[in-house]
Amino acid sequence: MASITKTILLIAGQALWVPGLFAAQSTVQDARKFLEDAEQRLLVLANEAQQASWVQENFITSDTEALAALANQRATDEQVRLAKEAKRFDGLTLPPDLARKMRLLRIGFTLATPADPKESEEVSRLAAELDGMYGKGKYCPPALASSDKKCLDIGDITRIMAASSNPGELLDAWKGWHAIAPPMRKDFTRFVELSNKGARELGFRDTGAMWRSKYDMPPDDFAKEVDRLWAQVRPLYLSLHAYVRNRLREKYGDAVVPANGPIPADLLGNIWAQDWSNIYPSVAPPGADPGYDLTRILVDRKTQPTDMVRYGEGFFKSLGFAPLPPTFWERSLFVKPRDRDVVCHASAWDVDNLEDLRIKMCIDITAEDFTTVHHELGHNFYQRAYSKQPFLFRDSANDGVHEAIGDTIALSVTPEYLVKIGLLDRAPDSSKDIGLLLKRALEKVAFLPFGLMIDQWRWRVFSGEIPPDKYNQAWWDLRMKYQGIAPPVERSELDFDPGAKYHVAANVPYTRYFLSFIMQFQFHRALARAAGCPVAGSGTPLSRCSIYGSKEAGEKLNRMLEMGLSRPWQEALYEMTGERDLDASAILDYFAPLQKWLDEQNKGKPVGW
Ligand code: X8Z
Ligand code: ZN
Repeated sequence: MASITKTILLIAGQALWVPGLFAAQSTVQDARKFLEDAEQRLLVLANEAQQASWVQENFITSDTEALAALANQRATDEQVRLAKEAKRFDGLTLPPDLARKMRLLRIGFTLATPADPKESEEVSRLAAELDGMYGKGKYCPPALASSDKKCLDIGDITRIMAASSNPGELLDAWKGWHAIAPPMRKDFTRFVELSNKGARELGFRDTGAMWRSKYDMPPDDFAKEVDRLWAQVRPLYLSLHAYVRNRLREKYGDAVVPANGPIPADLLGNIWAQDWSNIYPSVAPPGADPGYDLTRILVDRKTQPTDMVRYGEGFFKSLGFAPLPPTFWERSLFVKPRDRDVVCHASAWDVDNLEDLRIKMCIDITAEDFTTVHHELGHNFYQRAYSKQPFLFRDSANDGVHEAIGDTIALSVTPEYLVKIGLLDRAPDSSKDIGLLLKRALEKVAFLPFGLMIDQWRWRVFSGEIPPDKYNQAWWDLRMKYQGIAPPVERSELDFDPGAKYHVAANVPYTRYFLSFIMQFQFHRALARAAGCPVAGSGTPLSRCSIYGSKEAGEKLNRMLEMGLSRPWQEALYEMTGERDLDASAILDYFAPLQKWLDEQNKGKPVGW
């Protein structure tokens, strides 16, 4: 503890506390001790909260919700207290690592609990309840009322959206899933109020401003940076959108898909229209289709969920990473349990902030989940790599980097890689590159405006620019503006469509994924270079490069992972890529041949909406 924590001045008989006036009396040694102490306490509380949340999301009941809410409240209350106490070191010149920790302690919140114990309890409870409501979400169609299986969960809905071409069936599933959300609206509205209150008590304008403060640059600059990146990739998205709209118009007719308007949100193969790769067969380029379907291959080989995870682990091992610990295999959840509600949305955990790595995922045997397994393991390998850092640095360089690691690896799941691991007999020749690229673009390029719009909505919700009575309208305005998609059926403020997306219900910031989808191509480009893949201009596109088996790429990657959050993210990026800025040129270069092809297909047809 510091020797003098506050200074009382007596002026005209009034007691005034002047913070920081004699801050020099708190020494660097005091600050170091304060941080050591803080890290110790926060580690214990974080682990308790993780254990409680793990149990809650694996066994959703009112009791586990209450226990998780309590454990999370304790951890957050303590961090809020420490963040406020840290102010007493303002004005003290600290060595860089201590100064960084002090800053991280003050900004490291997704949810800041208000000081009032009742309000803190309430907001923590609401957070756990909203998460549970999403996890329990089901659609029980009247048509199934008399059958054994009466209700559809998110897995069933996902499969219908992916496989069906029947507009009636798609619309029904879409409406059914979105009906889980209106009951969340009231809780969400109150959650926004209380969460803002906590953020303001810490000196932030609102929760959105608090989220934007974590990027080693002024929060307003970060918002501009995001706009800049979107402007860079928007033309590519427009080309893809126009091509897909036209093919869907051929398939479903003018009355369903207008020639120059938005695409109905239920026709894109995914309940949120965020990943369009499932409609690849409907839009495949005649003559350039690669002729294999990874989902088919995995199903035909009777691949089991554990095998899917083993493939993912195998990739990381090939780069030189140590195998996952035995506890990973004992404690993870790979299969949706039949007898209870769980949060199926895939996630990766490091329960003791050291080596207790796990994933929780209801794995389907599909190409999409093959990618998601790599995504989740990326989190786990990152967590293990930075576990040697002090507690406050045990996180990714920024949240987008955490999301980008596994996806970077999955970009190396090329036909040549599938041949190497024995899943495919022969890789298609280069005449099929357009088909392969189109499939990737449906996953990666289609996602970009979705990755952006969620927090454009939430930032405005937190700032009050979008009031509760405009929640749904504003949501669809942004869906229209960024994605060029429209609701397949009329919506109103009786709906609460944002709540049908996990990250809104569970209060997970989303701009991280937009950043990730830009950065993973920068990472892939850099690691491909390290792995000795043919360089730009060689005629072999980056989309055919797999870093599988490259120890050089693995070492480069690991150097960044081990840094954790100890340095500004720009330096971590530099460590691996030699670049200091977020740069969309990597994703644009990757898809350049496809964009050329799309623009040829779109000639004479409307682009935009
Ligand atoms: O939520 C995820 C991961 C867990 S961090 C499965 N993703 C986003 C989503 O599903 O909405 C990965 C891509 C985007
Ligand atoms: Zn993730």
